[in-house]
Amino acid sequence: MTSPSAASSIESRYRATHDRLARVGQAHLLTFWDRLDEREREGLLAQCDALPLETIQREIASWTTEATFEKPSGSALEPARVVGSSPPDANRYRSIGEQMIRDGRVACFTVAGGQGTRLGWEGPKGTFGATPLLNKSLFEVFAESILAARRRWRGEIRWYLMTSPQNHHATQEFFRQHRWFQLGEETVRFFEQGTLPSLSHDGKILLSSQGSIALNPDGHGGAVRALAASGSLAEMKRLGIDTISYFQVDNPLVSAVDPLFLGLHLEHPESSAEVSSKAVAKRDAGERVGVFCRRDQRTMVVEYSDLPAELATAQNADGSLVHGAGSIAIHAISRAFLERVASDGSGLPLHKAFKKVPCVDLASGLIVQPTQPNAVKMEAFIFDALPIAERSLVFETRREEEFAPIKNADGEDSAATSRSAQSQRAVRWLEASGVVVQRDARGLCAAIIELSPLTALDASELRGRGDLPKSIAVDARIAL
Ligand code: UD2
Repeated sequence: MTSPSAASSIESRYRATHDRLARVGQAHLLTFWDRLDEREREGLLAQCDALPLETIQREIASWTTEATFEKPSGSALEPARVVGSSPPDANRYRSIGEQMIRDGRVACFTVAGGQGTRLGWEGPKGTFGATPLLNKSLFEVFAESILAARRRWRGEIRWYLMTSPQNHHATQEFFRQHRWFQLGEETVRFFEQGTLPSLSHDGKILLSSQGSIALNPDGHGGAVRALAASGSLAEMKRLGIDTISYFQVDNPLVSAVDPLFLGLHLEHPESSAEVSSKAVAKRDAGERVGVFCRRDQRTMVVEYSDLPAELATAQNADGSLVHGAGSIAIHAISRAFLERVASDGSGLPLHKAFKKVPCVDLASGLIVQPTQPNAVKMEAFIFDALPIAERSLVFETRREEEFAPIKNADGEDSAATSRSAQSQRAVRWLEASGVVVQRDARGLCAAIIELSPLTALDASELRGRGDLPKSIAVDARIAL
């Protein structure tokens, strides 16, 4: 039984919410109030309270014409300046980065809020088995990388992970089951990203049921707000962490903590030590990665879907792509810079995508399954922070060493291509260490090697080990 005072309190909250929504043309969200039970009413009020109505109104106000949804003009875009993979003074920059790690100034940060939809994986994407022989999860590979970096450079390295409402509990549970992969529970911190509602073409927020709003995660750019709101930035400040090593959940070749990149970020003349990025040469014009460009003296990433075709395919005299510096979504970001971006109320811009979103028909109260895109979904992208920085360094790295993402169930960027790239990198490092890896008559290596980051974080560390096999048979299956 609901007590009279509880009933009057929910009624007064209803009226206040209704007024607030009505002022911005969204009172239809309460259309089915009379049909909801008490729990559903509480849930709906909480969802309404959390809506960033000001941001949504600003967005809708910008949709004055259809042209708002056209791709950005490419006319003023130039290719970004890129620092090559073997920069002069590399050793000096590497030492600077190592010192940053030893001093406890560096934390890792993984955006893990996305759903593995393209991969067809039900659980959080980081729980997907990624390695060539032992099928270790993506999370385990990153954890081993962080643990190995702590041991090698003797520094405390915390790990922050951003989840979404859809996978927060499952992600935490996975880490609990695996005992936080020996990292220490207190050094791994999870927080949820925010959500944004889907809108109809005329700017009305959609309901996914009579008592709930159609919400989607607010994109990895939501990390800026979520890092601040969760207290993570404040915690970092307290602990003396000033640099964040940012990477996505899908790339097992990532160097989670890379001293050379950290040192370049901090001290290179091209960098203002605010946000730096790694690039690889695009595989071809159609590869689905953003590209680093310059406009108005500022470095930026233009997402592949926004890059006009004539720019995506434009070639230099030597046949290389003019806009060929592909973003692999690895960044070094200053904590103070994020604090500044987070405190500026306007936030990162929202990108819009037309999607099919099942929603409630307000007249009948029934859920409609659309056959055509009926909704605008909004997401923020972390790389939109680049042009806010005074100068932003782009550092080119080699794809075969650092980028083999798992995005698709098969074909390019699948588990199969990534496992093969992981094994081939291990073979290259072993050969560079003097190990004979036997090949078949065609010169091909059929051996499958899995190299844990705990064994070596790079070729030079592997070379220093005294316990490597002398040779590896042509059909070997070895986990080192
Ligand atoms: C991203 C980049 C692309 C390129 C490529 C490299 C974008 C928009 N595109 O493409 O330019 O750099 O990566 O691999 O970033 N995520 C969240 N919350 C969200 C949405 C995503 O945490 O609301 C995470 C997700 O878990 C993943 C990462 O962000 O770790 C990238 O997400 P994606 O799979 O949507 O991006 P993708 O691969 O299309």
